[in-house]
Amino acid sequence: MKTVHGACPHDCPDTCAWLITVDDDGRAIKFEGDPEHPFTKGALCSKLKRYPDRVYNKDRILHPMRRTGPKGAGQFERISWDEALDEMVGRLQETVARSGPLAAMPYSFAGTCGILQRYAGDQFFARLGATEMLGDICGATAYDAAASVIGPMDAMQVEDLQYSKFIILWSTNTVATNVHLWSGPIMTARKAGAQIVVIDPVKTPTAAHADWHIQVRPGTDAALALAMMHVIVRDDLHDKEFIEQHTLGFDKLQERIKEYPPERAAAITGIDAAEIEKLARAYATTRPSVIRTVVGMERYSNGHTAMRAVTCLPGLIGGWRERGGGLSSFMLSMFFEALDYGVMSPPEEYATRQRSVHLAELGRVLTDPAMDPPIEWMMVYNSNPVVTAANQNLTIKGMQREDLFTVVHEQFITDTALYADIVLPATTQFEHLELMPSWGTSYLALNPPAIEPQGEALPNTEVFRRLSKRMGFTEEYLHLDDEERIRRMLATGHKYMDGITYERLEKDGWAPLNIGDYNPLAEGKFATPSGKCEFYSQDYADAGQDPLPTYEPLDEHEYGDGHPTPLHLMSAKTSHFLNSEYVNLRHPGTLKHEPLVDINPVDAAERDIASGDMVRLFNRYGEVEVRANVSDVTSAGVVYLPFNWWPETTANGQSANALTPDGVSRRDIGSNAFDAHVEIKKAG
Ligand SMILES: Nc1nc2c(c(=O)[nH]1)N[C@H]1C(S)=C(S)[C@@H](COP(=O)(O)OP(=O)(O)OC[C@H]3O[C@@H](n4cnc5c(=O)[nH]c(N)nc54)[C@H](O)[C@@H]3O)O[C@H]1N2
Ligand SMILES: Nc1nc2c(c(=O)[nH]1)N[C@H]1C(S)=C(S)[C@@H](COP(=O)(O)OP(=O)(O)OC[C@H]3O[C@@H](n4cnc5c(=O)[nH]c(N)nc54)[C@H](O)[C@@H]3O)O[C@H]1N2
Ligand code: SF4
Ligand SMILES: [Mo]
Repeated sequence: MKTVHGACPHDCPDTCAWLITVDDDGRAIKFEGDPEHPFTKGALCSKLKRYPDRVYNKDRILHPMRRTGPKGAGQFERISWDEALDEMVGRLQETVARSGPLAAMPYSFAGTCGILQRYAGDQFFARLGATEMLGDICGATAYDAAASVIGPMDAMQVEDLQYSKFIILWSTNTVATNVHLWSGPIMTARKAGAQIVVIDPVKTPTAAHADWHIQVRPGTDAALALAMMHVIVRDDLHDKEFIEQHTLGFDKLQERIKEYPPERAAAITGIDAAEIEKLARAYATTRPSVIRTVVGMERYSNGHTAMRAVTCLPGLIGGWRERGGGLSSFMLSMFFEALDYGVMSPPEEYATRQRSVHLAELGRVLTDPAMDPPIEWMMVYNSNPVVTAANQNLTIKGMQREDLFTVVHEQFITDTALYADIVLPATTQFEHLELMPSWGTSYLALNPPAIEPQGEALPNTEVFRRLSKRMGFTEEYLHLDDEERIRRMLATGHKYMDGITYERLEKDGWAPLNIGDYNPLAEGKFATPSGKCEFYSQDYADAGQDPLPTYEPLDEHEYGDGHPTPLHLMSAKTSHFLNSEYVNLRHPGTLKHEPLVDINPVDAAERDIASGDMVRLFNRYGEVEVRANVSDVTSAGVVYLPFNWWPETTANGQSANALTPDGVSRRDIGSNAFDAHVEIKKAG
C-alpha cells in the first residue's frame, strides 16, 4: 500500500489537492481530497468524486484505433502505436510535401491545466511550421480588458475575500464553478456580516443563495457599471485622494459617466433606476467591497467593454486600499512569473508562424474555401470542440471532410473523436507526471503518477516526443523527459519560489507560492504603461477603440434567415459537469440525466409551452430539441440551456453550441457565442 499526492487537472479555479491510496497490485483503492490543503481542505466537488470511475471506466480508450466506417459513425479497429504513428507521420509528410506545413494544424484547449500536458504540442507544431491556433474561448477577453485598466497582473489573492463586507459576484456562478471560494472565504465573510450580491441574467444556484440578485440583461453590464460610476461621483462617494494619486483620465471619465444616468442604464439593462442607485451607494459605502468576476460576461461581441467598465469601479472608490477590497479574478500571472514556462515554449526562431487562425472559428477554418492552403491534417488533444466550440454544425461539417486527416488523442470517444481517422489513448491524471499551477489560488502542486497507464495510454508529452523522433526533429527541447522539464520550470530562483523544490513538492504534494502579504494595489502599484489605474487607455485608443469605458450594443446578427429570433440564449456551465467532461459518466440517483431549457412563464405562455413539453430551439445555425422547464430562472426574453451536454443527450443530436455564432469579440480575442438569439416552439 502507498499513498500518492496529486492534484485535480481540470480547468477549474480551485485546483484541489488529493490523496490516492494504491494497493500492492497497483490499483487505486481510495481517493480523497487532501485535508491539509489550506484552500480546498480535503473536499472534492461532486464531479471529481467520480474521477476513479473515469480512470477505470469500461469506455476508456485503451489502445490506438483506425477508422473503418464513415466519419462520425464511430467504427474503429484496434491498431498498434507503431501503426498509428506511422500513419500519422506518413500523412503529415505527404501533406507537407503537397501543400506545405501550414496545411497542418493542432486544436487543443482546456482538457487539462497541467503545464506539461497542456502545452505538450506547442514546440512540435512550431518546429513543424504548422498553422497556429491563436485566440481563446475562455478568459482572454476578460483578462485583456481588465489589464487595460489595472495592468496584466493578479490584483488580489482570493483568500482576502474573507475580509470583505460587500461581495459582488458579477457574472460568476461561484457555487457551481468555484466551490471552495464559496465554502471558504465567502462563507467566512458572510458569517462576519458581509452582504452577497449576484449580478447575472440567470438565477443560478449562486444567485439563489445570495442576499441580492440583480438580473441584468445579457451583454449590458457596461451600462450598469457606468451608471454606478455616475451615481458614485454625483453623490460625492468617490475617493478623491486615490484618484488623484493613482489613476489616469478621471476628468475624461467624469464627462463620459454624465452620459449614463441610472434612468438610461435602466432602459438598457432592465434593472430599475432605484435599484441601480441603491447598488452604487451600497458598493461605495459598505467597506471593504469587492467585485469577483471570471469569464461570464466576456463571451460577447462587446465583452471587453463590460469587463473594462467593471474594472474601473474599485479605482473610483479607492477600494484597492483595503484588504478585501478591489477586484478578484484570475491568479495566473504569479505563476507566469514564478515558473519558467519557456521550457514548454518554442524557441525564438520558431515563435512566429506564417499563418494563425482563431480558436473560436474552428468550423470556418475547416470549411472556408479561401483558406490557402486548406487544413488537411489536424490533431485534436485536450479538447472536445464538437461540444465546446461555437457553431457545432459547421464544426461537424468541417470534420466530415473526406480530404481532412484527423487525429484525436483522448480518454473517451467524444463527439469529436467520432470524426477521427486515428484515435490515440490518453492517460489520466492518475497515470502521468504533471505540474499544476492554479488560476484561482496561489498553490503550486506536483502530481506524480499513482498507477501504471491503463491499457496502452500515453501522456501528451510522450506522444509528441515520439512524433518528433519519427519526423527527424532532433532538437533537445523536443525530447526532454517530463521530470527534467519540471525541474527546469521550477529553477527560476524567483522570490515566489523560495524554498520550493521538486523534492518538497514530491513529499507534500503542494506548496503555496511565496507571495507574502500580497496586496500590490493598496499602494497603487498598477502594472499599466502609466503605472496608474487607467480609466483612459492609450492602448485602446491606439487600437482604434474607445479609450474610455463605454457601453456598446451587441453586434447585429442575422440569426433567423428571415424569421424572428427574439430570445437571448444563455449557454453557461452547470455543476454536474466540467465543460464537456463527465456527461458520459452517469451519476445514478443524483442527477436526472437530461438537458432542460429554462424559459420564463411570459415567453412560455406566448408559445403555449408548459414544463415537461419537448421544445425546439432554433436559429440559422442549428436546432436543439429538449424538454422545457418553465421557471423564473431567467427573465422574459432570455432562455438558459447549459452548454456542457453532449449532442447525444438531446432528442435531435445537437447541443447548445449548435445555436451559437462562431465569431469573435470586437477586440478580436475571444468568442462571441453568448450573443446567440433563438426562437422556441413546441416540438412535433
Ligand atoms: N456555449 C458555450 N461554449 C463554451 C463555454 C460556455 O460557457 N458556453 N465555455 C467555454 C470555456 S470557459 C471553455 S474552458 C471551453 C472548454 O472546452 P474544451 O477545452 O474542449 O473542454 P472539455 O470539454 O473539458 O474537453 C477537454 C477534453 O480533453 C480530454 N482530456 C483531458 N485530459 C487530457 C489529457 O491529458 N490529454 C488529452 N489528450 N486529452 C485530455 C477530456 O477527455 C475532454 O474530452 O469551452 C468553452 N465553450
Ligand atoms: N461545475 C463546473 N465548474 C466549472 C466549469 C464547469 O463546466 N462546471 N468550468 C470551469 C471553467 S472552464 C471556467 S472558465 C469557470 C468559469 O466560471 P464562471 O465564470 O463562474 O462560469 P460561467 O458559467 O462561464 O459564467 C458564469 C455566469 O455568467 C453569467 N452571464 C452570462 N452572460 C452574462 C452577462 O451578460 N452579464 C452577467 N452579469 N452575467 C452573465 C451566466 O449566466 C453564468 O451564470 O468555471 C470552471 N468551473
Ligand atoms: S473540478 Fe474544481 S472543485 Fe472539483 S476537484 Fe477539481 S479543482 Fe476541485
Ligand atoms: Mo474555461
